[in-house]
Amino acid sequence: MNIAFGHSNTDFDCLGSLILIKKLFPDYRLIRSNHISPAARNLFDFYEGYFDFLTPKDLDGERIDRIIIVDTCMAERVAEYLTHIRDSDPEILIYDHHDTGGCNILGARVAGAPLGANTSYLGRLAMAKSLVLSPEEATIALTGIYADTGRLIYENVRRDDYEVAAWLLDMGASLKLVQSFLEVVKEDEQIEVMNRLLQKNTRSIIQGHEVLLSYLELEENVSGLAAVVEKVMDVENPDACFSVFYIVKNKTILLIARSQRSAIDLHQILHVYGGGGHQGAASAQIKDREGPLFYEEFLAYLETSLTPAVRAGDIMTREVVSVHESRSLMEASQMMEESDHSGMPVLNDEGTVTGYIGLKDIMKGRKAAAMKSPVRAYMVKPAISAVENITMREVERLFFKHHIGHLPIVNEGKLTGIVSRWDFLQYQKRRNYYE
Ligand SMILES: [Mn+2]
Repeated sequence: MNIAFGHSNTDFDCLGSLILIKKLFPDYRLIRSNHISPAARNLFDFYEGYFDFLTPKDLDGERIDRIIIVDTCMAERVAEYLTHIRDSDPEILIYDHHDTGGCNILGARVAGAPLGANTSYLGRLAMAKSLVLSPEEATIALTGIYADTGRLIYENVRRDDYEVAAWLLDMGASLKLVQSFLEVVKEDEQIEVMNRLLQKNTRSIIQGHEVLLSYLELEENVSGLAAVVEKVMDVENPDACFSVFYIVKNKTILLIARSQRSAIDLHQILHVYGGGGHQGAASAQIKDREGPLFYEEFLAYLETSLTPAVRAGDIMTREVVSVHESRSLMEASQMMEESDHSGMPVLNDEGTVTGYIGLKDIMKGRKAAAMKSPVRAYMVKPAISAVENITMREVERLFFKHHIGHLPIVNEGKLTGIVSRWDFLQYQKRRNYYE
């Protein structure tokens, strides 16, 4: 018998991959995990019939010739199946879009590419074979791609993800259904918790990061709390979010965290509580602790464990061309041309920034035939400037609030650098999205 399966805690991308395996390799039986991720549960229940799954137990006593594994190359994530495969020496083929360098499934052949979703890689194979999918199969696959790529916007997204998504639409995938499967906050209990979180959240600045903190007591565990925290994260858009739930019924603390800054490594931070996950998403379960006391202790721990945020001084351009306020517009215009800048901070005798002069201001002077006037007369004032240790959040706010493209940076009143929109966008590009 030939079989195929994905990792435990089956997610949308696993299901999307498996539905395509069924089309690409019709002589393989799909095996379902005993653990379906809560988020993917709805889609799984809805379409279970399309997969025609066997369970790991069904493998007892079977001779397995070939195995296909999707969306993981780590043995510990497929242990629940492997323990049922005995007396066989199957050929193993893995399709995985993760970094497969650390693959620890011995003797396996590994295929795949670093696409946003594993489903996209198999979709490519299906496209090459001109396979035809039913609308249901296309919907399952498209949900997999949307889930793993944050609806095609995460950093991991490649052209192939778009092309396969387009092909799936051609095959009749329903975006309405995809959306409803991805909408994981829909149970009344979840919505109630979400409202309470939105009310009780406090926003703090820790080491320069904007962090959302909350402590909530729940009578009993609510399924899908992680999805609720993610939704709150979406609404509030902090750098990171830490939600501490105290479950009264079994006296357990559930700590759920999300981060969208690479400087905040949640896996590392929650490690001391025996939790873990990824850099951007992690959780921990803590037993036998008083809720409020734990929360207090956790806040103190956060203060010491967060790495300082990037600040204006870290990314600013240090070589700034500036102009004295008594220079003429003509001179300023020449300086801009020579230095290839579209604007400059203006300084007084003390070296203090008193304004900003841009090409637009010089144009005004030119129209008024006043090119001999001092810069002082045409500059934009008061000067918007900031100190080196303001965070990137604050830099962004100043850009938006004052509609400026350059932010002069001063230290003890003296100009030390400038952050342009370009510097800011470069910084934004380097930022990590979470998976
Ligand atoms: Mn995946």
